Amino acid sequence: MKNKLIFATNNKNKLIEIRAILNNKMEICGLKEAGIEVEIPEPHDTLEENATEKSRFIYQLTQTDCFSEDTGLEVFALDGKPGVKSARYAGEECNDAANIAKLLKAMENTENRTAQFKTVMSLMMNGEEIQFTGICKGKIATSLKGENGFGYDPVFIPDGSHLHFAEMTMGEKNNFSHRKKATQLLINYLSEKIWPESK
Ligand code: ITT
Repeated sequence: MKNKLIFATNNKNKLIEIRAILNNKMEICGLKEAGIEVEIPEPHDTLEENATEKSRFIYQLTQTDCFSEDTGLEVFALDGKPGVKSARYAGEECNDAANIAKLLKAMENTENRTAQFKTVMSLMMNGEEIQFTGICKGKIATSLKGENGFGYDPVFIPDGSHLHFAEMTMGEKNNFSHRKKATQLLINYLSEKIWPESK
């Protein structure tokens, strides 16, 4: 299938996951591959606003149809934190290990470990935006397990499994994943409304 879109992300793990979900249904090109070297601003307090910011920023820069996504881990006992600040939970220059360490510390004596990943995807076509949301409910483990995935995957157990996301193959993670659900809505929309010939 030849339809192509820029995926406005600098996160190579997101790119790998979404390519696997698309399974050649559509060609996508990350920012680096499109020759765009920018740090996209994420100044807002909601995933929805940040997702819009990312796709609008790249659309205005390139005048090319594109999509973006903003994802957050929302922990019930922490009033939805780290949420929109998931990437920078332990500070501006932090890494996944520091974010997880801060999360486990914050939940040290917490019995209710309910959490969810939420992905908000923003598609910008001909200057018009449409959003798709995917949620994966689960819980935060008390310790890390697994080597796969990225971000908070070593401590997240989706409902319906006893495995941490980082113990799963990408295909297994995609049976549950927030990103998979949002991407499926994007695929449905594009193949119904925009590219019906590609069905
Ligand atoms: P772009 O904005 O360039 O797309 P980013 O890494 O800044 O990439 P986000 O703002 O959406 O992405 O940050 C979300 C953070 O949440 C990300 O850095 C991870 O730490 C975490 N995260 C997102 N999706 C995840 C997933 O599927 N599994 C585990 N952690 C995830």
